[in-house]
Amino acid sequence: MRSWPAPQVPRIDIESPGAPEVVQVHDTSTGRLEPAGPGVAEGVAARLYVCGITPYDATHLGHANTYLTFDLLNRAWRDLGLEVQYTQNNTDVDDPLLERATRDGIDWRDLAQDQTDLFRRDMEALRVLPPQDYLGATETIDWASRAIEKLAEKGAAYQLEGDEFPDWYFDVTSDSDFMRVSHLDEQQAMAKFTEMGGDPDRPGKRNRLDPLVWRQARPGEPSWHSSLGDGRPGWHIECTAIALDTLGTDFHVQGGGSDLAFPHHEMSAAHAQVLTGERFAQSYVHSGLVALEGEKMSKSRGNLELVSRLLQQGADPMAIRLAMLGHHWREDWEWDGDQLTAATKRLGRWRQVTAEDATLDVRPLLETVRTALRTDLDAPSAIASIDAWVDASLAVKGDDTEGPAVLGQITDALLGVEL
Ligand code: 5CA
Ligand code: ZN
Repeated sequence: MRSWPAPQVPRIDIESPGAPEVVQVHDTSTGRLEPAGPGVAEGVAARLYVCGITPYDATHLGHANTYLTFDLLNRAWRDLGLEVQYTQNNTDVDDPLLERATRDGIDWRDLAQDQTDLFRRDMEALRVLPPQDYLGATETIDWASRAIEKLAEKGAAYQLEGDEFPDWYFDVTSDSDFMRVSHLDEQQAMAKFTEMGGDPDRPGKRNRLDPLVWRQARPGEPSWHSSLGDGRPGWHIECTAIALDTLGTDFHVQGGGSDLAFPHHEMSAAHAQVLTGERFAQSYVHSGLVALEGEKMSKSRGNLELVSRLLQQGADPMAIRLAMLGHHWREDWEWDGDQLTAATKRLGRWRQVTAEDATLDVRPLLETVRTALRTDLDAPSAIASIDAWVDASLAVKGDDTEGPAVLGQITDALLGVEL
């Protein structure tokens, strides 16, 4: 599957000796700020997996916010001098996608293709750096089925008996460290599992929390041939297989919105641990959820603001990006149009400086911005320092003639905002 064109990212040739030499990010599994990614001296790439969209409706600002979060991480790593190996999946066959296609009387493949194209265009407009591997579930079915066969050999996956549709499930008790990501108690886990489409009461399951790994074909549903029976993979094993086959075990960061911590990332990590005997990811990073009209923006509820709609209405994509970056990535927040107005104004002021002959010394600003981003990707604090420096540079005649150009490099390379 194609990803989207990569924007040119400037390299900033100025050192900041006072900035941290590693990016630290809040990790859900430890509840603390932790170093994320390798040290530069290790000479290895930072490996990142981010859960991609289910392409059945247009990209809304909530999705965009999640990919912006991991774009900040990607950019902070690159600015440190690290290479980044980034994989994202695309859940291009799944129940909600099939239901929507049936409702609208269109082929599910066309729906997935159209919405994926729209997503790519939105990401390109927002200057989100693309993953090197962008893989659809339908392109990696055999990776998932092989993983399930291996789980079955280990006794960790089993097929329902005496059911009209003998689906395959993963036995959560096969993983001795289950709950390493979200640490939920049984009651919380059960509530979340059910809310997210799980089936605790299905007869024949060994444990109520066991997730589906292979769904046998129902009449009229797309299916693929495998030794497990004709069918298609469950959601969690899809991500496990794509991550392991492209990044290997013990990769640096597994990311997504906070709605994915349980069961999705918990189950993916459990599958991988049992499959390989090794750790799936080193850090689990979850961005906050964006709401509209008091509720989490979601395709199923329909309370959406779309990147593509804002662009059509003439919004500057860099202002959309800046408006979102005004919220710390871990925060849950609510979108309203005033944020776009404020960001457009801010962008105008920043751009004004790039036309000046000289500014105040830009080096302390660069160090402050790098420090903010390397310390839990703190974009709001980076933006506040840029604001203060921009205001001062417009008010006082400085003598840093590199300043106007370097400001553009800082906002572009680190925040993805092209001036
Ligand atoms: N295909 C799966 C992941 S494998 C999926 O969750 N798809 S999705 O289209 O529902 O969501 C795509 C990404 O956007 C996920 O990382 C999800 O956590 C995130 N996301 C969904 N809704 C919101 C929201 N309202 N605010 C922030 N992030 C969101
Ligand atoms: Zn996923």
